[in-house]
Amino acid sequence: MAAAKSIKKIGIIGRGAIGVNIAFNLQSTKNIHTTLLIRGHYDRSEVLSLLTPDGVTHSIKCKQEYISKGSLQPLDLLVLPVKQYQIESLLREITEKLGPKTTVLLLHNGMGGIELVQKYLPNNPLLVATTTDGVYKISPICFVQTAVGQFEIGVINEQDMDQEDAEAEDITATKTIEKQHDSTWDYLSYLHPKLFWRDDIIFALYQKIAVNAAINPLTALKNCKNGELVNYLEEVKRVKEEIFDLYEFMNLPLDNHALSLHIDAVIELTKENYSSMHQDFQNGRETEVEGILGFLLAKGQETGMKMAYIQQLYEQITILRK
Ligand code: KPL
Repeated sequence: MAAAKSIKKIGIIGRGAIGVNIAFNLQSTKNIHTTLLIRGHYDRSEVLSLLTPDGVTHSIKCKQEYISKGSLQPLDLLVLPVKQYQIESLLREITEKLGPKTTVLLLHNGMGGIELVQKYLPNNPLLVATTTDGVYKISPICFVQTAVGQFEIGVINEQDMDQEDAEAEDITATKTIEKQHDSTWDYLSYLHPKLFWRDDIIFALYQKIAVNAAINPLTALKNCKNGELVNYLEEVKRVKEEIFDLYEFMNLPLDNHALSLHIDAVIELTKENYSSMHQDFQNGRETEVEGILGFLLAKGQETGMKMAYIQQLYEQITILRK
């Protein structure tokens, strides 16, 4: 059993698939106490289970507590694996309850969350992460892991928000940053078996938003698994091309060819998975389209870039949901 140097308390908001998967990753680590922080309408005595790709069903043995000052104050780290459109109301709920020393880890598809955390929790250290894990919820207490992806994490400082204007430098290949982060955060390596520190996390987010824009809306509209996008290659190509044009225009130091291969690799890696937007859209729930396509379209507007196909997908997702 792996052990963190000193006892650390990690809280994870909600009982969503990504958060429960992190709780599973942490459960064999000595000295890390994990709590799932849930809302009142859940029954916290319920035992959660996770089916891994080797066919084994694991029970998640961690504490579940309701969100309160008492459950939030002692935390060293609070993970927010919530949907982009849920972040603001959650922050309003926790802002008075969380101490200023707790590190906040934001983990969501799309963009827009960083500014909100900086607004509501200006004194808390902020990390942001992105993952390509394939994991989904089949009932409020049963979860299925279809693929173990990567987990990229980085520290957000004020100046990171201006990084888009940084000098072009080819950063497409994922760098494993040895010591870019404070050693007090060493215990975070237990969050995921394939965790990489990135000093350019903002660009990793742009990379991830491209992945989500190419996969999620099309799988939702075509009602298919990620892997079935091989039947819609022309559509995927159109989304990619519009994103690449935008990123070039924005001067983002991302290599189009490498990004295109990365998107294809994620489709293959998560081929058995229904994307998160597919699940939300097909179940009539609110989707993350605003934080993904809406964000790209807004960037397009700022730069005068027309993205006709992305606009069309955005409208289909928003209109068909109503
Ligand atoms: O992030 C995802 C999502 O579904 O939101 C991918 C990587 C596309 C996996 O399905």
